[in-house]
Amino acid sequence: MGGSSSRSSDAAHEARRNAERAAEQARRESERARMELQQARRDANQARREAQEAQNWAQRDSSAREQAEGRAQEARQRQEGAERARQEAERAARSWEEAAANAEQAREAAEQAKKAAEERLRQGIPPEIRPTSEQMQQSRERHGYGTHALNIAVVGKSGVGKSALLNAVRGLWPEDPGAAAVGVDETTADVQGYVDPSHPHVKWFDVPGANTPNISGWLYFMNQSLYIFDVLIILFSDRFTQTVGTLLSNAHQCSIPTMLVRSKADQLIRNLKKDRRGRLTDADAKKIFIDRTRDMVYKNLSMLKLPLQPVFVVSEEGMRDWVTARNSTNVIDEQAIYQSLFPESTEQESSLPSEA
Ligand SMILES: Nc1nc2c(ncn2[C@@H]2O[C@H](COP(=O)(O)OP(=O)(O)OP(=O)(O)O)[C@@H](O)[C@H]2O)c(=O)[nH]1
Ligand SMILES: [Mg+2]
Repeated sequence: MGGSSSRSSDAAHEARRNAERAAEQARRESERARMELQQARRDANQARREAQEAQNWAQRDSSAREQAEGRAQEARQRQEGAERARQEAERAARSWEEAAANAEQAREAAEQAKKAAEERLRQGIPPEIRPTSEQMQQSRERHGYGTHALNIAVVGKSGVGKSALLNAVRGLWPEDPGAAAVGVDETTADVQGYVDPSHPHVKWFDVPGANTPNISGWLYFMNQSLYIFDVLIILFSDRFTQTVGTLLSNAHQCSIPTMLVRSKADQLIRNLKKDRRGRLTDADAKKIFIDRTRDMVYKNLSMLKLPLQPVFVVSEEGMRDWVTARNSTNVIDEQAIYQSLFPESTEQESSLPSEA
């Protein structure tokens, strides 16, 4: 009995140990399963995160690609625009080059013609002035040439006092109505005719000055159509320039009578006195100036082989004083000019009974 009880107790003991091992085993298995579950959850989370990340990247990639494509498109358009601009710039450069080459050719031709004309003038051969009758007619119409009038033009370098003298000879001050614009920066732009108020058969013409950037001296006669006028008053002031010689020579060739006039006498005489530190009397300065002017004109006309002719020394003030009041205080040759142009007025005046 005792033996069987101890066997059964062993068996129970064994069974319990087995049960405990099995429980332990089950517990470990369950623990492992739990850990595996956790791991699986972590893996799933990780996979989800990675998938999300991958999706984000995919989105970022596609918008980056779109942006890159947009930029590439813009870059292509800019490149095309730049190419078009380059082609246009090249075309413009080619046409500029052609224009510059043409201008250069024209300038060289003009320069050669000028040199030839200057050489002819130096040798005493006047340049060719041959306006056609059609040119003559057109220029007369353009400038308002008076068919039944004596048409007198005042010509010369810019600033010598043409407009001022033309006002004075009509008895006008520059600011009077109908006066020509006068001043250091009041260059006459177009030929302008004025009927003389005291001599309606006389028409004065104010002409733009020569030797400006627009009007070269040697082309002046043709460009300003000076061949249409009946008389040319050729004005110079400080110097007897080549323009004066060319004008005389051209007028001579076209058989147009000329009067050679030195303007601004008042200013030039004042300058002469200043140059001599005021040691000259007014009368001496005036005499020296007149003598020098005549001498200078004589030498230049002789050198250019032009016919000798007198020179009239005037100032605008002297001319206006004489015309408006027969006041001869400032007069040098103003009266002489006036008398040679209007002999009839002087005859009338001298035939009036004297006031005495
Ligand atoms: N002192 C003095 N100044 C003068 C005389 N004549 C003209 N001037 C001055 O010289 C400047 C030029 O005179 P303008 O009559 O305009 O000269 P212009 O020849 O007509 O000039 P352009 O129209 O450019 O050809 C003006 O400031 C005049 O006041 C003069 O006899 N004596
Ligand atoms: Mg003028």
